[in-house]
Amino acid sequence: METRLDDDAAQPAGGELAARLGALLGAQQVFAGDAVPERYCRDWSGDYAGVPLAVIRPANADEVAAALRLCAAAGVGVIPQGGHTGLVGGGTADAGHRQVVLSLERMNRIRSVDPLGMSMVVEAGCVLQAVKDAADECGYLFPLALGAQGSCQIGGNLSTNAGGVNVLRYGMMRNLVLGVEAVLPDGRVFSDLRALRKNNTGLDLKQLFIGAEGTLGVVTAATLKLFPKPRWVETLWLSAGSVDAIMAIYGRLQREGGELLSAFELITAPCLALALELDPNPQAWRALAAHPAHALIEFSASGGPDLGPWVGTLVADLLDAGLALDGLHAQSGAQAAAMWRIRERMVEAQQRRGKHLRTDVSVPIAAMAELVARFEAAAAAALPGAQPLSYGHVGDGNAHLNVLPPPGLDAAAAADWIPRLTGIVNELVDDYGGSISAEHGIGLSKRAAFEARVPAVQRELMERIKTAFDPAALLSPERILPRTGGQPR
Ligand code: LAC
Ligand code: ZN
Repeated sequence: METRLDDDAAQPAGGELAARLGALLGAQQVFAGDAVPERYCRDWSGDYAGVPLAVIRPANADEVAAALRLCAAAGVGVIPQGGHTGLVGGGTADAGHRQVVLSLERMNRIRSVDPLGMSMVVEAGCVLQAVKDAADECGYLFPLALGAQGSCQIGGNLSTNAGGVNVLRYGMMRNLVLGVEAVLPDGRVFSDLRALRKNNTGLDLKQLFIGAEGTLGVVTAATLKLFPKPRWVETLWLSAGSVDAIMAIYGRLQREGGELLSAFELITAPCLALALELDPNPQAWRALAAHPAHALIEFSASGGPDLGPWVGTLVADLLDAGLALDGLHAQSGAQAAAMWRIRERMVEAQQRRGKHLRTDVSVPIAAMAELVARFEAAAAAALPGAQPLSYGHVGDGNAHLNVLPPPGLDAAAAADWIPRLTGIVNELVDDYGGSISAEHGIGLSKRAAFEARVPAVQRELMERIKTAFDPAALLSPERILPRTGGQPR
């Protein structure tokens, strides 16, 4: 199942615009009509599919600028597209041949690395893993880490202010960016790629592009912060009797070594069971899988003494105190990788189950356990037989409260259960003053929930900023705020 949007008639001027874009960029870099490959039309989840007027693949910021000018002259909206894993419909065209998809994939050069300044300049189409590898080869760490890192692109990471599994230590993408180059919808280039750690000269405009979901400009390059590469990495899997106990473990580890904690992921029992469907040796996990809640934990340090013995003592204390009921302390990189594979398989296995509820909410950390408990009770009551899947990034107060539907739903129930349960989750989140989108953005899928909650002052300022950057509402039309900045497309 997929969401097709606004299936209007094709724009009559579409063929002409595609021809002009072909003349500008080279015919091989423009796909139009039936020639558009499927991969530009669909996101990773399969929930969003569109039919763009054309797909263009410019090679540099100048080509992006010239292409945007042509699109602006034709009055055609443009959707900047990265790696298709934002999961909120931000990077997929609508279904009416109305928008040009601008893929940044050819802009994938690492422009430079500055070891002493601990920064690197990369183009927007660089795959996150390639950026991490390039940093690693120079002896540094680029710390953004998420399941899609083998395919997602830096421009998308920046435009969605991506989070992931190491945020509690290194912050979200916004904290990892020193400079931005972006092309404005009228073709002017905003360029501030200076690797300055301090710069208080007026408003910090580059921040506006981070998390703007492509609505203000097309990000073409970024200067990223690098960090010391960890020398010691200790990875743990701890199993406990409840999410409450996992939170107590988190509190204790924060107090006793929080500055060394680089990941703390909550994985509830149904999530582990789902991941084990894809594991080649699920029996190895049988004892741990009997427990209701788990944490995948990482400590790391770039220097100082070996963390292993200290972490071993922490684990023994947690077991003695009865907070952890069982656990594994990885004794090799391979064992640590096997734990992280469980985390990835859990997401992969959900995707294989097809259409399901996927949420991305945040609350104060102290409310996490109660939120999970209330969510699971509410989901069971609202849709008997459904499988709640609660997991998340504990150190960020970020929960993914997902649900697999029961088998054999009739058509009416199948059509309305996702919006119904989304509403229930969002209302729970409201009780804690939380956020309905913690790390994936608004895109198309969360517009209504966002609209219902954004305070009037903030909304007005956002509209005025959108209008200042994109008065014709050309870029990522309808994303975040519909009907903003002139006529919607
Ligand atoms: C995760 C993504 C879906 O945490 O945000 O797995
Ligand atoms: Zn997440």
